[in-house]
Amino acid sequence: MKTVNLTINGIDVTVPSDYTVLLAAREAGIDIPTLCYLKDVNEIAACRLCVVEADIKGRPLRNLPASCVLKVEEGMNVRTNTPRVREAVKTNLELILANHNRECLTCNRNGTCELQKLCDEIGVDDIPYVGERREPVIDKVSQAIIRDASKCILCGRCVATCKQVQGIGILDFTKRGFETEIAPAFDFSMDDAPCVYCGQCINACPVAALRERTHIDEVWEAIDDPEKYVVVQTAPAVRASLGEEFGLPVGTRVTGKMVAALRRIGFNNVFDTDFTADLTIMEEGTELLGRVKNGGKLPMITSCSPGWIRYCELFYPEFVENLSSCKSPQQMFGALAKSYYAEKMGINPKNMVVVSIMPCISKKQEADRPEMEVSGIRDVDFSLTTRELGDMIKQARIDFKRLPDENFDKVLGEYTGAGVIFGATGGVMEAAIRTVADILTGEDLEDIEYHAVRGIEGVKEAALTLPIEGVDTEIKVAVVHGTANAAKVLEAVKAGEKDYHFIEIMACPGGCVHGGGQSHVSAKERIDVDPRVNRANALYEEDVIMVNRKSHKNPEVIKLYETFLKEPNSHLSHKLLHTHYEP
Ligand code: HC0
Ligand code: SF4
Repeated sequence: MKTVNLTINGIDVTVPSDYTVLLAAREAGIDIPTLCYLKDVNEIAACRLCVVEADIKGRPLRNLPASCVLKVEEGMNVRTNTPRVREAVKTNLELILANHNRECLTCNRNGTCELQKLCDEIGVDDIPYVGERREPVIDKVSQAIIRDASKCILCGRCVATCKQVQGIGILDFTKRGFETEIAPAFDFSMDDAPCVYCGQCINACPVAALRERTHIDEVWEAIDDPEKYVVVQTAPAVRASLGEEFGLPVGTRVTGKMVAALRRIGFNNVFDTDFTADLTIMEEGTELLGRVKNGGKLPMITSCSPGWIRYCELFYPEFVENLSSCKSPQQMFGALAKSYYAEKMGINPKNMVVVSIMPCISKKQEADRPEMEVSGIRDVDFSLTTRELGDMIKQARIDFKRLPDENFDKVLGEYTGAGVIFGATGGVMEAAIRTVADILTGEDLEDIEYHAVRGIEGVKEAALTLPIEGVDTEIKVAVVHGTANAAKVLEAVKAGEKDYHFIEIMACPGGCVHGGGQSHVSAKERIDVDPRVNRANALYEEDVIMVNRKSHKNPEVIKLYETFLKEPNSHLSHKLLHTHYEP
């Protein structure tokens, strides 16, 4: 690769010729402040905090160029720490603050706000500009997402994320001048926009202009109510991010400490969504084989990511019939806890409260869908994000890092490695193949890692030859993450260019590990660290150490079928664990 040589603050640097000065400085260990910059997503020089002084072979560049869009050149000499640069950065920050709703002490992002951190680092100790300030304009129609324009700094990170990464484009700059706002068009609420609640814009937001609707108070109330039996389930991906709430590196696996914390918070049982992830494989795998054998609708598409379900319903209703009829593991868990487990324990399901901890904000809306209940009893009562669990642990004054590792409770806390990897893109597919391949070959296959479906490539494909009713049949699968990639694959299927049997689609880039409810990772940290990779690695590490790594080997799932459901896709399974979506 072609490289160029330049100096930054007197340090000689050699970097690839397509680098920006911002990235080159980073390689030289020099931190340039940014707010609107989000690597590979938003590089628009809007906030003007990354300005530098520069000359090329003695010829000065005019004004103060923004380093996030300034390409490196041979012989360039850059200075990031001059009086002129420091003055400009401070003034630009003060101007942003002048129009910002500065309720830091009570703000949801207090402590993780990138604006607050920069003000501290740059030494902003006064706001000399007084003028009109935007009043709180809060859109809280949605059960999942809240937008507060008075906190918005117009950096455009959410706009670029929704449009380019997700290919949706709900958010954009509206109105003009002082009135400029980032919002859905026509003053629509997020619900009417129509947003799919992937929450990727929340992860992109440096401040608290976008955040999840919180349900923490309702959960405390249930825990404190002696009449209620409150059980909690944790999604696979939460264990790979929760530690970040307590300063641990991105992707530190904290399964045992998470369980210990939930027990100390006061949940009656600490269970794992991985149990019903395993169960999903049994139900969905059986459904797939049925469709292949009986000429059912193909490709079958996974139905566990509610952001994807909403995207499908809104933008590709012609594929609704392709969705697996399985409820997501979150919902299956609720339905089973309030039937199978409640019956086992002699608990009145009406007194049971099911709380989920999810890496997702769309799960809030999924739990709220009218059809997600059995005989008038809601499957899941409250769905919290990883961040909300972090807040609850702090509120309970639990010293997370010093907790011992504890195990999930028996029965609904039993899981396999296949259940764990659900949280990474490709995980549902790999788990399904592990089970379907064993069932069709009648063997206990040893080679169970399917690397073709792992990793962060947007669309992954694989083909396997398996015996179906005695005939070797090629099964073609695809794994897709991020709704922009989903659109590409669905268009190819519609055009007849692709003929898959089974597709895994997750709304979030990277799958649940990078869900909209995971711990915030700042834009600065994202230059060096890809949370999708680190957190997925944490899940694959857990898979490897599990005694059972195939869903059909989960002893409690086996027992559940023997004593309760009878067999996959049975009448009772359909009543509790399946649903249907209307095009
Ligand atoms: Fe996921 Fe799930 S794997 S959607 O990505 O299938 O949110 O982690 O909990 O339900 O299990 C999210 C993660 C889940 C569900 C599971 C699936
Ligand atoms: Fe766009 Fe997703 Fe944010 Fe909705 S939640 S505005 S779809 S990025």
